[in-house]
Formats: sequence, C-alpha cells, structure tokens
Amino acid sequence: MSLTKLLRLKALISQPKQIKILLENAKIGATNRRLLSGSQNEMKTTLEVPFYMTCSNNMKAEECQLLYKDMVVFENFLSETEEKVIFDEIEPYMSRLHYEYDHWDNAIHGFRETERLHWTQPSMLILDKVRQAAFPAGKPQLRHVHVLDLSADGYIKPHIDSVKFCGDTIAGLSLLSDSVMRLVHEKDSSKIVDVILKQRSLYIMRDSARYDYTHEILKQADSKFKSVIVPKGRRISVICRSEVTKKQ
Ligand SMILES: O=C(O)CCC(=O)C(=O)O
Repeated sequence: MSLTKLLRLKALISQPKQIKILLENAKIGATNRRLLSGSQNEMKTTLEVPFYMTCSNNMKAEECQLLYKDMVVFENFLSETEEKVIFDEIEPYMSRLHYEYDHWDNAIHGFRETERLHWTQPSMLILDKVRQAAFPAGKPQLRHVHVLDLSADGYIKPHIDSVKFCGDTIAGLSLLSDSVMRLVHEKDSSKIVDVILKQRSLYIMRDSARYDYTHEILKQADSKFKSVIVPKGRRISVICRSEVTKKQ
C-alpha cells in the first residue's frame, strides 16, 4: 500500500490536546475585521479574520482564533511561471495515468496521484520555498512530495490524515484551479470552517486544524465560499508533510 493511501487512513485521536492560544504568533493576512469576544475571563479582542476563511456561527471565539493560527493560506504564493514549472514537470507523468473513480477507501473521487522524490532544480527551488514557509528549521519532513490530480468532477471526502504516517503539518500548493476546502470538527459536525484555496496559493494546516477537524475538497456542485460559486476545474495539489515524531 502506498504512503499516500496510508496517509488517508482515518486515525483515532486518542488524547485531546491542551493548546495554548498564542494570538501574537498568528500571522494572518486579512481584509476583514470582526469583533470576537473571548470567554468571560478574557478581554474582548479585535481580531483580524483571514479573508480566506469562514467559521460557522456556533463556533467559540477561541476555536476560530486557534484556526486562524493553524490554517494559514498564502494567496499567490506561486507566480504563474512557477506554477508552470511544476506543472510542466509533472504533467507528462500524470497525463499517462487514468483518473480513478472507485477509490479503495472511498476517500477520493476522480483522481490520480503520485509521490515524487526527485525533482528538477527549478522545481526544487520552489518546493524549498514551500518547506521554508511551512516547517521550522530542522523539522523532520517526508522526503516524498505527494502530487494529487483531481479531475474537474473530482472531490475529496472528509478525512483526517493518518497520525501514524503524517506529522503535525501539511503544506499544499494548489495548481490549475480554485477550490474550497471544508474543515469539520471531528467531534461536533456542526462546527464548519470553509477555506478558499485559490489557484497558486499555499495552505499550511497544522495542529488543531490537522488533528481536530476533517478536511475535504468540495465537489463542483457544492463549491461555494461566502455564498459565491467557486468554479472548480481540474486541480493539482502538491503536498509536503512533516514526519511523525515522538513528541507529537
Ligand atoms: O488536495 C489537497 O490539498 C488535500 C489532499 C488530501 O486531503 C489528502 O491527500 O489527504
């Protein structure tokens, strides 16, 4: 069984984590502001809501704040030239594969995928940029990069990447198309967070976003963000992951 298939095996989260909210560390781009009130013991905080995210109204301010820190999206992370460099490198291989519609674990519909270890120098430079943005220096990372090609009618069902095979951080580039990623709290499915992933953006999902919420890519018919339709075409994601370490 390939690593990418193992990664999607849904894993049980054995212990709820105590996560300290470090708002000052939340590096978020923002266009909107919203007043969020903390718990009764906390001061009211004006927090910049990332333009790329919406949290359902029933979520507590602390839960949203944690996600602003743990699900970060950089729009236009890639230039058009950089997107083409990566696409041109993977397309000859990907285009020879068939899209699969009956996935063994039923997690993805309409996809083809590979894991790539060796890249040309120009692509390596781009992937280094991703790794530098996503992982602190010295953090052990999976050496293989996961390339997932979703057809225009493809989608990814809700899942949590296996905690056995993937560490606390997942960093994904989106090529060719915009799409909407939905996070749903594993223990309370009424807590829903939508994230717009624009073409050429990079998302970094870590800690609470990675462990406490399932993630999925919405199918074309449901692909909306803030009630606006987000046309989803063929989308290729290029994903780097951290390694599982004992401390996690
Ligand atoms: O395509 C993406 O960005 C997410 C991929 C994913 O959920 C997975 O491979 O488990």
